[in-house]
Amino acid sequence: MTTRLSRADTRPIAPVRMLHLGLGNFHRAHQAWFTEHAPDAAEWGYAEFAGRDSALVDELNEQGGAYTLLVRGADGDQPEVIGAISAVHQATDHEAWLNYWVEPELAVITITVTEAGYCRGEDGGLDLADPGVLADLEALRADPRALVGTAPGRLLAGILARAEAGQGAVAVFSCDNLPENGLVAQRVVGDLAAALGPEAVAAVTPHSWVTSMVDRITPRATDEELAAVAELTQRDDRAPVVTEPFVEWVVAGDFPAGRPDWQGVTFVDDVEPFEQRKLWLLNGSHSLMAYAASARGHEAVSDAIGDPVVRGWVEEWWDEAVRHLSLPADHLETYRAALVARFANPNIRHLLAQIAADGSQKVPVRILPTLKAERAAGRSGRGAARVVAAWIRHLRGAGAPVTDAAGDRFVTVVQMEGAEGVRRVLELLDPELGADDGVVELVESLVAELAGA
Ligand code: CS2
Repeated sequence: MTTRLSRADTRPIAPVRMLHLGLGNFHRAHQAWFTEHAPDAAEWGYAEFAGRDSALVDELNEQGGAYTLLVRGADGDQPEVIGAISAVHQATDHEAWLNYWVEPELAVITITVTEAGYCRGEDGGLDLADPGVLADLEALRADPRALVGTAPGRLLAGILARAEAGQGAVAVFSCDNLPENGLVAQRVVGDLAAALGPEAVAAVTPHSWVTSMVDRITPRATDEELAAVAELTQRDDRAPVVTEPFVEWVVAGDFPAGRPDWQGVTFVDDVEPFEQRKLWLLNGSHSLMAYAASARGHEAVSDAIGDPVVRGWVEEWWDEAVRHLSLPADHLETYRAALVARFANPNIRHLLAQIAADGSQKVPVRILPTLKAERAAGRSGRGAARVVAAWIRHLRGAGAPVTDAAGDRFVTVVQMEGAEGVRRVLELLDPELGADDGVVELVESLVAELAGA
């Protein structure tokens, strides 16, 4: 019998100076991995908080926060035990959350709560009609220390506790796949504070909101991979993470209370060119494959990219998207070639169904800027329109199953026959697109074309 992985298998626990909201695989392959490799890692421990209560918290606690990161390249596996996590908490351990926030040493709060976790409404600000948001607002009005459930609510509760304790500014650092993610976090927390009152607004003001582009393909581990970890490490790890060798982090913003000396991170004034490159080229083609390739019977990205028809669609999409990116052409060529190799990695089984989730949050940021820019330039935007068409087919039942926390309004209108259904979906996505007869016609014809593909 193999021994259970434990804290004894890694370095000593570092003092907590960072919090993470949204404990999951991606964070453990990315921000925790960067922290593990910082030369001053011994001074920078993470306290982790789950997005919602989960068995992962218990498993990690039983291992003292230690876990194996299995890096799977096309040519082999490299396991590494990560010790960046000093403490792990359930989402509802709100007392612990608030207690960390009042510590003078606290410096950085990273967030991975997915696109949907920011609870944004149509105007990009906080959706004050969201039942979770309303419940948090009520709770905070009654007692700033009351249990809250949404990410904006939890962040604001922490900030209020820190203000109450008279402690200084920290960096709140978004690591989700959203353009200007730091500003998005600032806006939703600011909107909640504004709804609460001027004192709350004043509590938010001193903090720094850091924006970042994050990248590392990190699918859910399969049972075979769990077994491979045990075989390679001779440890029984119930919470390993499987990821690819590639990793990238581009960051803009201030860290008023310091940060780990992360190596290999690109610090810039403006993340946008990198963010658009990654969101449009990587995530955009991911969404394209999740809808269009799953409808062709493919299960994983590596199968999809090997299908010449799908590859043609991906290239068509990239040809359109790169026209609107500001990075140099040779850089984008290299990036595209690297993406094909990353997608084709036979040792990474990234399920299309996992990527297909929450399309109502993903399609607008990944695809629509290119579609609109192509139309404005007098071109059809066919490659981008194909993704929208494939998503519409997905919502109507083709390919990967529909799981979308905010997708109800789309699922309702998409059932309308023919052009009307397409127009209504486009209107909900963006009124300008819904009013463009050429796009409605194009998307409708692509829906029909995909049905026969
Ligand atoms: C994917 C991303 O699930 C998805 O929507 O497109 O999780 C993607 O794998 C990461 O952003 C890669 O860095």
